[in-house]
Amino acid sequence: MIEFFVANASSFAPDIDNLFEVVTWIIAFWFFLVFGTFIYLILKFRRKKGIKAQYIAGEKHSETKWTHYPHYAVIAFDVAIIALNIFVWVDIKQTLPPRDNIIRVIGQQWSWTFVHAGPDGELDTADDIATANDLHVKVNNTYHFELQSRDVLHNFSVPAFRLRQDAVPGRTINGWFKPTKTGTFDLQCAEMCGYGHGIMGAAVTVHSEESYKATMGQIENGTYESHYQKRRGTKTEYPSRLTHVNSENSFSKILASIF
Ligand SMILES: [Cu+2]
Repeated sequence: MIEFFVANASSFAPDIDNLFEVVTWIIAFWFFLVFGTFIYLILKFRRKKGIKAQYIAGEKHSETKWTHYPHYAVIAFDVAIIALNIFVWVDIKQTLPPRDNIIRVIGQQWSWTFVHAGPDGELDTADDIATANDLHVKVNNTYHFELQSRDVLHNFSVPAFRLRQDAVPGRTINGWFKPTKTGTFDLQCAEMCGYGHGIMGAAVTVHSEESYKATMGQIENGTYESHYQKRRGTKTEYPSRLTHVNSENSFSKILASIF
């Protein structure tokens, strides 16, 4: 149901969607039951000639049970939802499956830096490749990410992966995801981080092995045309190896020119 609106492109996306659907159906059940009963009672006990309205204090057990029993049912459903949530939470947030690859994600007002590990699969080595606002990953690889912030709270949010994690200045937060579908997906900062927050987006491209190699080659030799920039209709000058966000491309520069 949800993939009709947003692609589900990670290994845990279906689990998150199931939770949404379970909650939606439970709410739908109660919504129709409560409003159905409400409308039925309004019609059944509407004003009629010769019948006086009764005054009900709602203190007798025979009266209070109509609020107490539904409360118990709601609590039972709550417990069921929390139990289901715990399983998914433990899978996604509490466990770190073995990695095939690793990236570093750095948020700052108002752009994203991505450090790709390069062929050796390790960060902080000479073959690292950094980009601004363009993340490249390989399909069916389990990625670990190291999430950092240079200034304020940001949030690394990729709706297609059903992934969302706050970035906290001074901390490195580790997490994982495994893309399962190729394509280019949106990434959006999801934590209010200043006046450029709304346009602090990026593109995540999930590649096949060959396409990943080709793209990384293009980035290194400076011929890569960024998915992110393409979307905005501007051509990028991509330096081959960035260690920090290119100030020419950064949002702070763009914003400074606007305001
Ligand atoms: Cu933000």
